[in-house]
Amino acid sequence: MGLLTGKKALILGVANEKSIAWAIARLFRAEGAEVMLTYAGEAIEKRVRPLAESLEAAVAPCNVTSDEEIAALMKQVEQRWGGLDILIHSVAFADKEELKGSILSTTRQGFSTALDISAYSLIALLKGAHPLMAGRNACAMAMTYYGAVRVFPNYNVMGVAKAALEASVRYLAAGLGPDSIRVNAISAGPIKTLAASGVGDFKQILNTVEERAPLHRNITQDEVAKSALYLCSDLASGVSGEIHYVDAGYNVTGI
Ligand code: NAD
Ligand code: 0WE
Repeated sequence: MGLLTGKKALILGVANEKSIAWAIARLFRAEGAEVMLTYAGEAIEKRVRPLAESLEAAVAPCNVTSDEEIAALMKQVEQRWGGLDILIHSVAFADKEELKGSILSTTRQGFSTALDISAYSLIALLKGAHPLMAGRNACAMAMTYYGAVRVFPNYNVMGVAKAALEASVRYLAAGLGPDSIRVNAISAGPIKTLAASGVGDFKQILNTVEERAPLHRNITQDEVAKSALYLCSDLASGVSGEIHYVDAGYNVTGI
């Protein structure tokens, strides 16, 4: 018996085989969950379809900026499964001009886009999923980064968005707890994924973690997935509103 046998898991944020969400999808499937993956746009759909097939997973479109697409997604989940046990939010976006230079160059539009896609979307998705998740010991989980709490060069408006996401996790945990829905986040160390590509000097960020983190190495997508498995399984039945660091201990260091 897997830790997630019979559980229905909706996973947003697979772009390719390097995505954190893909490591989560594979492990959850291996632990007995039924999986549905989503994609935003045709380019991603082409990559996600074959990955989904290999897990016998369903696929559905969902650009999280669209209330209509979120509503249509939840309708599909209801028709397929009649309820939902696990929702994984592994989505973030800021215009690339916002991820360089001064925080003062943040535009109103850039701020709005980053906060909409990377933070508000968790609330929007849970609003839609709430009737499907209520009363079944369900669990939602989001992905965040230490840039929510400390300043990292160039992370800029994404740090602001992750701070909003982490606060949303706490408010959602309090709001949905009475319906037996837990809400947590994993704060992952840096990993070379699509969302990290084009980030100037990412190699230097990885090197710094290797030098300074207690474990003196970087973490992998599979390590994030293992902690996600704990948080989404009955092992973490008493855990909600938590920001759980999977960062080789980097966040506890001073100098
Ligand atoms: P990734 O590029 O594989 O995943 C990001 C996903 O966001 C993609 O699948 C993309 O399609 C999706 N997305 C973007 N805009 C969207 C929209 N409008 N609607 C729906 N989906 C949209 O990269 P990743 O590193 O696996 O990122 C997943 C999560 O992990 C993100 O929240 C990211 O901030 C977080 N995170 C990443 C790192 C890292 O170093 N890679 C560290 C900590 C946290
Ligand atoms: O959350 C993230 C990725 C966020 C992200 C990255 C991009 C790059 C490409 C959001 N939107 C975009 N938009 C793009 O056009 N991480 C934690 C990885 C990351 O991104 C950084 C980092 C780290 C670490 C950006 C600047 C500095 C450090």
